[in-house]
Amino acid sequence: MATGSARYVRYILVAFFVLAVFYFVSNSADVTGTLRTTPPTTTTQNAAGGSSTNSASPNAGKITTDYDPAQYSMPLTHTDPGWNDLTGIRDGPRMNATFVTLARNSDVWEIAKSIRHVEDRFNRRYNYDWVFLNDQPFDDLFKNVTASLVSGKTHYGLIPKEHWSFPEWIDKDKAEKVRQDMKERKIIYGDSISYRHMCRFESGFFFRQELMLNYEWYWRVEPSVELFCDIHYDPFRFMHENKKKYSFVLSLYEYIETIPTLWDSVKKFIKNHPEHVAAGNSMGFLSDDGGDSYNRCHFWSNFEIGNLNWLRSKAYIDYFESLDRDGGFFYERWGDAPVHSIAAGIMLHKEEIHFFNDIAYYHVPFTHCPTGQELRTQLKCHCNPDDNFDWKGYSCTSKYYEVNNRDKPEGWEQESKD
Ligand SMILES: Nc1nc2c(ncn2[C@@H]2O[C@H](COP(=O)(O)OP(=O)(O)OP(=O)(O)O)[C@@H](O)[C@H]2O)c(=O)[nH]1
Ligand SMILES: [Mg+2]
Repeated sequence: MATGSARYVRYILVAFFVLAVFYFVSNSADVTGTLRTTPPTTTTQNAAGGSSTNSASPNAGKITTDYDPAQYSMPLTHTDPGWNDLTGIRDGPRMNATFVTLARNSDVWEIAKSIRHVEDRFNRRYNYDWVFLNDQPFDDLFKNVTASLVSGKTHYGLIPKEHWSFPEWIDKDKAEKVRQDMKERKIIYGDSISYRHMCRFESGFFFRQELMLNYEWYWRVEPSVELFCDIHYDPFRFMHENKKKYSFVLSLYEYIETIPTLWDSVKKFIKNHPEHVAAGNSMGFLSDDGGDSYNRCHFWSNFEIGNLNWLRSKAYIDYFESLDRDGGFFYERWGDAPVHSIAAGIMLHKEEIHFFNDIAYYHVPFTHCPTGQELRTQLKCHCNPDDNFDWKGYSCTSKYYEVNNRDKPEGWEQESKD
């Protein structure tokens, strides 16, 4: 009997030893950054005191740019391998990328809808992170709802006061008079202080927030936006492999009342910093007279996929600081859309700006529904092509095609009627 017990004790000890070895091997694999096989649990603490606990999915690809593209298919068209593989977690590399949303606590249910669209059409297979930024601390409801919907990790950041306030060189009385005047003239958001802080923040600071410094790529998402088609490949990876820096889905003309002196400010910057102007840029998209005046065309910045290192470059920072000194964020109502677009148009090579025809998108009141019935069917789109804004009179997307000497997608004429 005593010998029998000793044998059982030996079995138990051996079992413990095997389990311990297994545990050690699987955990050290995670630390060294090899492909994950078990879902890690992460907790994020930040300036806002926010924290979220979330599980990344098993076998999510590792973040790397050191991979052989031929080894992992990126199905750009329905004839490419892997096109129909829309289930499970997508194997292969991940870019160092995040979604980013600026929002108030009161935006929680509207951003919840946007997240649902992004997850259902794309991110459930890729599990990219999501950074939320706010000028006030995020509350528990906001954090809990968003963390439950995002398949990647969520992070919550509090914007420092100096990125969301009047800079010392701004004359507040003058700014107040401007707001009063714009209110009387019924200019949209003309009397709003917070809207101006928002536009200045998106123009010059979101990419420099502490949490954003961890990433190279961003995809901006606003409350209540919709995605109408499946996304069959990783747009971040597309941007990386095709050397793109900035992208858009909708473009239009800016209200001149909000930017009367923006172009003067841009011309001053160009004069002071000719070294930042790219050869082969998209000036033709911005100006119809070789740069003398602004034609008001801009990419709509509530959707953007872009490169954060470009925004953090000396060229972009010099540009933003020059504009910021001129005061138009407060003495007028400069939007981050024309500010980003002019920067991209002047300081990037035109090949670095990409139009995602296959990402179908809505932000009130405009829709981008991919041109071409065959493509819409392949992408399982649920948008009405009659709503597509691209070829209507108030869109600048035709101009983008002209500047890039590209033929417009087949079927555009049918969608051009206002
Ligand atoms: N934290 C915070 N976020 C804001 C504030 N104002 C706007 N935002 C966010 O900034 C982004 C742009 O604001 P919107 O109000 O959508 O501006 P818009 O897209 O020009 O106008 P809409 O037609 O109203 O959508 C959104 O993601 C908002 O949630 C603010 O005061 N605080
Ligand atoms: Mg919006």
